[in-house]
Amino acid sequence: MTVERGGRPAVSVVLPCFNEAGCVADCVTEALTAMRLADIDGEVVVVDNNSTDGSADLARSAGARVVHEEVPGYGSALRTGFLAADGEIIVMADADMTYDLSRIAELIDPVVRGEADLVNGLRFDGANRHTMPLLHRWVGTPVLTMLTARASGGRTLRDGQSGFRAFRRDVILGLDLVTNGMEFNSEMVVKSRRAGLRMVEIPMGYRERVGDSKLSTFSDGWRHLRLITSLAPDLLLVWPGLLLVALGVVLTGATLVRPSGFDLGALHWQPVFFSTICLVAGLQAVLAGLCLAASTPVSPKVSVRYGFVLAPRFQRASVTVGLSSLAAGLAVDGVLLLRWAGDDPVGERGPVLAAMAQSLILVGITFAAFGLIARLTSTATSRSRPAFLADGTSSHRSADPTLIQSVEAV
Ligand SMILES: Nc1nc2c(ncn2[C@@H]2O[C@H](COP(=O)(O)OP(=O)(O)OP(=O)(O)O)[C@@H](O)[C@H]2O)c(=O)[nH]1
Ligand SMILES: [Mg+2]
Repeated sequence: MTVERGGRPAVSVVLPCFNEAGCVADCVTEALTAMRLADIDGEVVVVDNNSTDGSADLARSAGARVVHEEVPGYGSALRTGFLAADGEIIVMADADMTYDLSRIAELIDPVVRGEADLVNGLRFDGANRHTMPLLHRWVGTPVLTMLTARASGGRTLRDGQSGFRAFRRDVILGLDLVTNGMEFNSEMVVKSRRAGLRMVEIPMGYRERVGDSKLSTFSDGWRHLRLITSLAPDLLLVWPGLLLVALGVVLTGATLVRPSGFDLGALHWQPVFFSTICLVAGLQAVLAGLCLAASTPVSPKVSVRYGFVLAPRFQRASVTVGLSSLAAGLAVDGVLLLRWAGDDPVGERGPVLAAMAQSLILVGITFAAFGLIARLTSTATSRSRPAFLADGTSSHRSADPTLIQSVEAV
């Protein structure tokens, strides 16, 4: 295959690199050799983040163009590499020998033919306990892949965490990618799907890494979850919260039907206490998710769907419902107190009713506080953001990268 573009390289292989002295030169050589053999007019761009082990010099000596990036992180390095790349087609990979760069021609083929906008190198045929920890293979990757698929509104890729991809430079720059860490891969998948890009996957294997991994299972996993929450707050907060509320209602009903509780083997369970936890925690998750969904910086569709949360009418209703629930809880408590004080036994339903009164009080406080705070903050925000309509029926509010960066700073 000949891929040429008058004077400038047609393909740029972008390799983020942080302290990969053990193999960065081999990766550069492998990529350059593969492109030479396939008659591809290509370059290798290594993006270095102040490596202290001489990686930059080694990459340069092997024939790469080295670009320095000040902001640490896999995502910021790749973004800088995409901007610096001269090629019309970009291949992204790691500088750690895990991806088989001798297969670059195969990876870019669907893009060259115009059959796909993004080609993802599937790693599973090469995944074993030497190349990929079991936790990443069977938990991290499938869960994150499933969440990114749901966050982007449909099926996306089987391996959403692969770092071996090919695409057209202008298409990917148009996605307005903003994250700095390893969650960059998820952001790329979600935004590609939402932009309607045609994505295909090709099995590309996965080799054992040379040198130390820069991936931290839990902190990077948490960054992915934070990103997905901000991209699709309804997915991780609103729906799970509603499920918890529903469970709380069912358990409250069960308690009323059977105030003496339930025997589970040797255990005696009184569900009323857990029902309060479910109701309050679920409600808080729903309300937090609604707020985030209404103002999510990266999903205009979601923010329009949940824009009603920002309407003064909804906020006033929330305060009214909250105060009513609080009053009802206090009334039940008052009646119980009078009956107990008047030596008028309330039977075994007494503690159950007291616990329900407590639920009503807590739910009431939560609703009222939410309505009040939402009212105060939206008044403040509407003064500083003219695009925000006072009735909450937001017009299109474009993505604000600074907001996502502030999410990252948490
Ligand atoms: N420039 C730059 N590169 C980074 C940074 N963090 C990671 N990288 C590079 O990004 C690539 C991916 O990092 P890896 O440590 O391989 O992470 P991973 O591929 O998810 O994990 P492994 O399967 O263990 O390889 C490697 O080439 C790293 O050198 C960074 O802060 N700056
Ligand atoms: Mg790697």
